[in-house]
Amino acid sequence: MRYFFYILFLLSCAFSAVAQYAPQQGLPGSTAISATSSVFVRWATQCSIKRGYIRIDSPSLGYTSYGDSSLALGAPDHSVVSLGDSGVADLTFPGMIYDGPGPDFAVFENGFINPANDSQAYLELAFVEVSSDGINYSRFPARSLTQVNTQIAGTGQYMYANLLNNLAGKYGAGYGTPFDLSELAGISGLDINNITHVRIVDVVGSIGSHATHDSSGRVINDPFPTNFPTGGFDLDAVGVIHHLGTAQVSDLAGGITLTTFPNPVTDKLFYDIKGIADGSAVSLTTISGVVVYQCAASSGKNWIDMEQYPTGMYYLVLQDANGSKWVEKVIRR
Ligand SMILES: [Ca+2]
Ligand SMILES: [Ca+2]
Repeated sequence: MRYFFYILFLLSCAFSAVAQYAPQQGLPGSTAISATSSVFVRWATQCSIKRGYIRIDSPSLGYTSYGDSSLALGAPDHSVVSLGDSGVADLTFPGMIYDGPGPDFAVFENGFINPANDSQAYLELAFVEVSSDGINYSRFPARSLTQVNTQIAGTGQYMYANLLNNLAGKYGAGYGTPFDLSELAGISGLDINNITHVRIVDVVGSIGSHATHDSSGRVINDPFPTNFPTGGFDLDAVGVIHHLGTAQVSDLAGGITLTTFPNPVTDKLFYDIKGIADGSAVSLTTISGVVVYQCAASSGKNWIDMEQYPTGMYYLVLQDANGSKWVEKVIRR
């Protein structure tokens, strides 16, 4: 009996070492998002590329050359720009990305599924970082549980998406890998409700001296060397799910401004008050005057979770210490 428990213990260790993430597109539990999904409301409008080497251990071969930065703009179209080993793409959008419910944006590459096994695909991976000032970037905690004993060949070898997490390129062409900003909550200097830049950094993929590592320090094994002009991560597009557009600014009185966005709103209603005196209050009421939210009005950006309220029209009411009131209509849809 003792041996039975010993074997059981070994088995449980073996299984816990093979923790699984979401599987390849088309399989139950996959988090892949189709390029044609209506969740995407904006696409990248600017992209700058810093190419990586065709082969990082042979710099004399030069840099990748396939495609150009314009091919990362707009919706996915299977036209890509190849980043090369450790290459970088910096993308911006109209407006900002904010942390709404679930994934907030997705990255598209051009991997392809193994015709003989739909849980496998030829994949080239990249780290994803975000910034709210265009200077300081924070990386999503990437994980790779792919074996690290045998180098994945540059061509002809397939990988499992369910061993990868928070790595762009884990899904095949036409399907985005989603990223959820809430995973980066609490990082100093990063405002996850005001993301202005997304950075894609090619994973070299070598298990040798040029290895790159995941957030736990484990080597990330992906096709290497990819010594051709299309080497490294092939960026097709970046799609925004939770988009903050141009804010609506209202001049109230005496230098007080109230900015609300987005409006109409589905989840987070951001409001930004400037020039208000102490003792003021903000409330949200139904059109029949029932107060559903109230707090002290502080200068700066705040937000209300509108998901908890039924769809319809509301009033955002700002009241100062003297009883003066200003009202903005807000549509929850
Ligand atoms: Ca989110
Ligand atoms: Ca493209």
